[in-house]
Amino acid sequence: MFYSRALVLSVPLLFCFVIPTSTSTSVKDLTIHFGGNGGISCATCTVIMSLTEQLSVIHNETIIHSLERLCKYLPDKYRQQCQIFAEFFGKILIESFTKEDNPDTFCHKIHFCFTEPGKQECSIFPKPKSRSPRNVHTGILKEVLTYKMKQTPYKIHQDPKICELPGIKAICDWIEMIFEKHDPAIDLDDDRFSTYQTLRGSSWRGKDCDDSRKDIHPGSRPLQADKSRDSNCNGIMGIDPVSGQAYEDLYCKKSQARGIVILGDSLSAHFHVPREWLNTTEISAAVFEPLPFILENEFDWPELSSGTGFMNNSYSNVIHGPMYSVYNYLWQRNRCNHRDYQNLSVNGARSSAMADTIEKSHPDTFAHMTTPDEMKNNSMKTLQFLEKNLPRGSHVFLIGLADGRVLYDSLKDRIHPIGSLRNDVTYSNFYDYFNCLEISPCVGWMNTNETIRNMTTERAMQLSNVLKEVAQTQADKYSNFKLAYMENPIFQAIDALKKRGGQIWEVLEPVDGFHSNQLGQALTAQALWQNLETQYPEAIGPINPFNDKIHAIFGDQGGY
Ligand SMILES: *[C@@H]1O[C@H](CO)[C@@H](O)[C@H](O)[C@H]1NC(C)=O
Ligand SMILES: *[C@@H]1O[C@H](CO)[C@@H](O)[C@H](O)[C@H]1NC(C)=O
Ligand SMILES: *[C@@H]1O[C@H](CO)[C@@H](O)[C@H](O)[C@H]1NC(C)=O
Ligand SMILES: *[C@@H]1O[C@H](CO)[C@@H](O)[C@H](O)[C@H]1NC(C)=O
Ligand SMILES: *[C@@H]1O[C@H](CO)[C@@H](O)[C@H](O)[C@H]1NC(C)=O
Ligand SMILES: *[C@@H]1O[C@H](CO)[C@@H](O)[C@H](O)[C@H]1NC(C)=O
Ligand SMILES: *[C@@H]1O[C@H](CO)[C@@H](O)[C@H](O)[C@H]1NC(C)=O
Ligand SMILES: [Ca+2]
Ligand SMILES: [Ca+2]
Repeated sequence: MFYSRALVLSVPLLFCFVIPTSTSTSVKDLTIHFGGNGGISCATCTVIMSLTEQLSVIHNETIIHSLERLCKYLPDKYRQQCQIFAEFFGKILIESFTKEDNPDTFCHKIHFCFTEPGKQECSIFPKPKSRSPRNVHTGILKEVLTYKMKQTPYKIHQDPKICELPGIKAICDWIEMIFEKHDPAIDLDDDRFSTYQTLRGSSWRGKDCDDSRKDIHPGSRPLQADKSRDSNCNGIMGIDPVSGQAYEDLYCKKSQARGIVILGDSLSAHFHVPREWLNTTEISAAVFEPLPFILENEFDWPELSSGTGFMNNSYSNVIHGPMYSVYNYLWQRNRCNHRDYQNLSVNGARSSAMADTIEKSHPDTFAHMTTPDEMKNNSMKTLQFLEKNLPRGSHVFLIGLADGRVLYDSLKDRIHPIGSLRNDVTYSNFYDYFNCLEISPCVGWMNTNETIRNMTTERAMQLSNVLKEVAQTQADKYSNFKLAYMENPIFQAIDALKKRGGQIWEVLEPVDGFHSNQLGQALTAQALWQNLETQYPEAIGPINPFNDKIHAIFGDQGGY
């Protein structure tokens, strides 16, 4: 599976991640039945309504016009679907939205949000002063509720799913298609490397330089020293006319080239939803331009992430901050490493040997959080898997968990982008709302209850200790790699930020209030690299003295 020796960073923060409460089997179920009290459908309705309502205030126009305005912001491909939706939904708005409504009350009224027996009512915005009557069934409403099941009888009290509405359906189908597959969608020779960037292509694994041959891809062993063709896709090939030797032999053979492999979940995943999409004071057509690219990348940005980032940030209107990555440092150190990166992380994590841990997380009970035993078994499985698949001379680092209490401590009173017009939604409100809908990616820390946050940290520390212990006791057990434990670099990154006079919220994702953002990724990469350079220089290999020659002869080595 891995051909060149590898630097593996294993980032097992899985225990925080939540699997939906319902027993869903496919991604389709996941996107539709996710959560309680309306879950994702409720949240989606509320976001659409809040954007629409706020735009109508900003532009002094009717809510229908604002909905149309919102559609106009979208790129062609989506605009048409959005307009189909707007035409359908507009009728409902006219009939049901009153001055007394806010997005919460309206989405309850039309049943995208509801309150399950014994549960609390969920709302993100402050309650309006006078409340509009609930549960009005208008003619149009029936249309929403019955749209889905034309053939089968469909009870009026059954909750409608937003993905079943005209217009939205096409978009949901597309998202589902994208999220279903974690191998590249376009990979003709089936070597898991692709010539296409998104759809799990070269954003995740170095770009293939021959998509018709399985034995040719980044990180493979050069065939016949790449005299006549480039078989490891690092852009280096041919014969030096002076010495008559192959350039691969001359510049790379003894260079101890290595690739980087990231194992992890969405936490290591650089998940990012542009804040500009939710902040109605800065929303515009320009910020939706990269929408297709963003969707095809599953809202992840591996190409800019701390592990495998390889490109300059060219989307600076929707993602902010510099790019530094361990891959890029490795490449600067030795240009023979060009394109040799693989990121095997998955949103919600189902990556090979690490699979078992994830299924255990659950929103409301600690009984379902990953236990130290499970963590131990799981990391052992991962190591055995790596021993089978890594070539000799590799290095594996188990990275500990961070103390996620920084999230609440630094964000609780700050305003979430969804409340940007009236400053009426804080991250505390946002966390409570997500928990109420049971759609939080990390109930333990994204929580206004201090006891729960403390318990989560306690568990995280136990799990880190397990990893540390595994690294210590197993250090000599593997012949193909050296094993070590590393503290989570995020606090080192935060220290660096504070020294520059920055504040912690500056490295956190504004929309999800959870992941680290582009600046956080960059600072994390710097911290990681610093640790590698000072403590584990053998893991990163020597500086290649031929870098300048490689650059002079091969330029950008085929780029990315
Ligand atoms: C909003 O529009 C209405 C008529 O469409 C107009 O009477 C009113 O003055 C406008 N308000 C502002 C603040 O521009
Ligand atoms: C790994 O891949 C995910 C996509 O699943 C990406 O978002 C993330 O940034 C990558 N992580 C690292 C550390 O490179
Ligand atoms: C990023 O930009 C810098 C400066 O403009 C340039 O030297 C470098 O080659 C670029 N890197 C990539 C990967 O495009
Ligand atoms: C971990 O593995 C051991 C031995 O393989 C097994 O006895 C134990 O039940 C496992 N624990 C969990 C929580 O899976
Ligand atoms: C929304 O955008 C405006 C304009 O860029 C900015 O000043 C404000 O801080 C943003 N609000 C939030 C909550 O992100
Ligand atoms: C916080 O959570 C703990 C543990 O679940 C619970 O016992 C306690 O009542 C909660 N406190 C509040 C204020 O909700
Ligand atoms: C949570 O932990 C902090 C620091 O460890 C401690 O100061 C605080 O009292 C704890 N709070 C609760 C409710 O346990
Ligand atoms: Ca290939
Ligand atoms: Ca080559």
